[in-house]
Amino acid sequence: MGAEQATLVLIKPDGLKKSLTGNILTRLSETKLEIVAAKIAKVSKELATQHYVHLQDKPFFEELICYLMGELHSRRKVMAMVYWGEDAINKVRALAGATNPEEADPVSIRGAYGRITTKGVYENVIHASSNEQEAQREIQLWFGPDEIIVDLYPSKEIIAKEVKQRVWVK
Ligand code: IDP
Ligand code: MG
Repeated sequence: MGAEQATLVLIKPDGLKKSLTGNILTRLSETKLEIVAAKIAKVSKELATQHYVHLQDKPFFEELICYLMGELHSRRKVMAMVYWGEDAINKVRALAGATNPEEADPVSIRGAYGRITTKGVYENVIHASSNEQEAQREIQLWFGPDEIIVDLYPSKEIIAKEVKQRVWVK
């Protein structure tokens, strides 16, 4: 029995554009893991760059950032989720399949729905954290503590003065 873990899952812009959200969530529900955070997020260049910071020296980096920002799919958004439970990281990675969608098991999410563009971008529909350190870094990048319904990592309360925020007009 593995320990309980959290993992970040992103449905990338190609997944949203191809109306695959339902299919992907159904596949992920096979894991019996719990969703403890979820949102649709706009992806700024800063966020995309931070997310893939470890790949910044790769020749495909600029294209990859454009892809995650939704510039290839006229949708500047992704669906971000935190899945939580026993052995979550490996369970989600196994369902996601290999990075290269042409090499991924055809019944995996990437194997079934991914493609390589003529420019060589791996449009592989889903992101999943690959180890606990990466999961913590990524979850803390995409979510604040109040957006997650379990306490995953140490947090603190602060009283922020003069923070600019948008509220509803009433
Ligand atoms: P992963 O998503 O399976 O963890 P990473 O090596 O972390 O794979 O790469 C992040 C993303 O960068 C991949 O999901 C894919 O979209 C893209 N990518 C990775 N390797 C290549 C490549 O060799 N060519 C084009 N795109 C790539
Ligand atoms: Mg990775």
